[in-house]
Amino acid sequence: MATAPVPDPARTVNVGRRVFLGMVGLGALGVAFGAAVQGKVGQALGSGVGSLLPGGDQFTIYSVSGSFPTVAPHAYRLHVTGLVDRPLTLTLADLQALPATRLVRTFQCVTGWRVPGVHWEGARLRDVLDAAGVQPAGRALLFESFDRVDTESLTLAQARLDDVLVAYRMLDAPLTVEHGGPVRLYVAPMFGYKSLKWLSAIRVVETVVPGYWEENGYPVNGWLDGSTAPTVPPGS
Ligand SMILES: Nc1nc2c(c(=O)[nH]1)N[C@H]1C(S)=C(S)[C@@H](COP(=O)(O)O)O[C@H]1N2
Ligand SMILES: [Mo]
Repeated sequence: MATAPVPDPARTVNVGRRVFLGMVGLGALGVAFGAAVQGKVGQALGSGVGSLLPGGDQFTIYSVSGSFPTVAPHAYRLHVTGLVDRPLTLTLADLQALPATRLVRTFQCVTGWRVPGVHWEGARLRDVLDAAGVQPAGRALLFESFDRVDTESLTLAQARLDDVLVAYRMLDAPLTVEHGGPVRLYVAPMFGYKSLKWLSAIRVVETVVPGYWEENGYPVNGWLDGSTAPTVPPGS
């Protein structure tokens, strides 16, 4: 299957003044991932459409649902449920009241495009989990999006890493709708698909439930270094 030329996996769709990419040809993306983990990032499929966005940032905008859910910051609620002692419904202000972590990292999509020096800010996912109190049976997390299509997963150990954020700022500004605002997940040590946009719910569950992209061929453990063997980095 890897012998066929890799077709452009994305098509651009105009929505008023906005531009987004609806994802098609996920099988082709699987091929692209194989190339990416072999370090052939020169085969980047990034289209440069990101430069058409307001603000002119270098990201390619994805939405597997083909739409951008709009949630006003004051109306935003994050539900933390499942195997927890205290189910939570958090506002944006609640998240901002937790200790803030600021990171500057290179953002990398498995299809090859990358954006260096991206500023992120948010609460540590670990602090959100501790506020809810994860029960002993809870070993993994399931993340849901307001788009009602994309989902993601992490093991509890991955979720507790220092650089896994419930992010409310990106590119040194409040998260825009295109980038998943008001709140998205930012899993800094993994490829971009793990950073679920328009985060609506975190469910603590017993075992990992592969998310949307994983069901379509991406590794559940999307470490940026391409390692697939460890499910948790040493020391965590
Ligand atoms: N809800 C949602 N989150 C998502 C996606 C998506 O399509 N829907 N795409 C993922 C992928 S593959 C990447 S590379 C990043 C891209 O982030 P951006 O759209 O802010 O550029 O978002 C990730 N999170
Ligand atoms: Mo991606």
